[in-house]
Amino acid sequence: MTTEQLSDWSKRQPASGAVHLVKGHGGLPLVRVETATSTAEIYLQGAHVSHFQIKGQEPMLFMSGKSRFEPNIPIRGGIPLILPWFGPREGLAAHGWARNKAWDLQTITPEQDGSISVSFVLESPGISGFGPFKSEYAVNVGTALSLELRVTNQATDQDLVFENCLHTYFVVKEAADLAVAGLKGTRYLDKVGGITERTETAEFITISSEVDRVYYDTAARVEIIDPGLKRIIRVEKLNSQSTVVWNPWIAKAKAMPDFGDEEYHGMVCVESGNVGPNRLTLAPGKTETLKVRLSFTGI
Ligand code: TA6
Repeated sequence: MTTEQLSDWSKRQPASGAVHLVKGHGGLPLVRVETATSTAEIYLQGAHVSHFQIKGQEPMLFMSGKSRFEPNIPIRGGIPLILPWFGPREGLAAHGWARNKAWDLQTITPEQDGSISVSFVLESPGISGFGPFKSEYAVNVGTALSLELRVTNQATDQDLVFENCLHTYFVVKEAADLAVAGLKGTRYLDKVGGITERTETAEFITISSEVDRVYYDTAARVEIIDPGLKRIIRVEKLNSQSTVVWNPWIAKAKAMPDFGDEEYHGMVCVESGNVGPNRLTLAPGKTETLKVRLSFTGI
């Protein structure tokens, strides 16, 4: 959908809610979605969900006050869309190129339940060792935030071996007071001070230093229990075998220019995808869809 088509669409708003294409930080175009119960913002760059809030509540997604909003520069917060690789790669953009590229707005759909779905598309030619593939991303804004990342291998003669991850930054009152539940007994790669294989023994994972863990072979629902905001954030997922838990804590926070020195107190990343040992192999012409649903429950 072109921006002209969208501006035409925005003149025909759904009965409940509204969708507008506006200029966000740094003049980057974003789609603002308003429903009867919630609001969301999605930058066309990276199809990056930067904001989701249930009316009357604290926002769900953390956004650094020092994030850059410039073409081809990752936005620090919200839901970075990680594709086609996770982590650093010599001479290339960390976490792949999908989050830095301008996606095309594809559809806007008011749903029967009063939510609104917006979809985006990115065509990737064969570059950086990957064959051609098409990515489609659907964001449903309602009383929860539902995300679907669909990747289709457009090559005719080669598998697509890739990683996908929704690298979600959540708002918490105080990271030192939160607990992350759902990963007890799960194997993980501890990335702090090298890479060490471990098994999670805690029913409730707590944070008192840098945490950077890739939990693998897990389809489990994860909950972030936040006593400070008196809420539980629920992360449900489908077609995802990896969950990453990250808080930079003091030293790493200071080392990131696009992240405030004290901002580690107010955030935690719980990321859903298929990374490391769970990377995916997609045969020619086949499609893989990662689904994540983010919601609140009371304490
Ligand atoms: O998901 C955790 C992680 O891989 C950390 O190691 C840290 O690098 C974080 O992602 C942020 O990566 P970025 O490239 O957005 O700075």
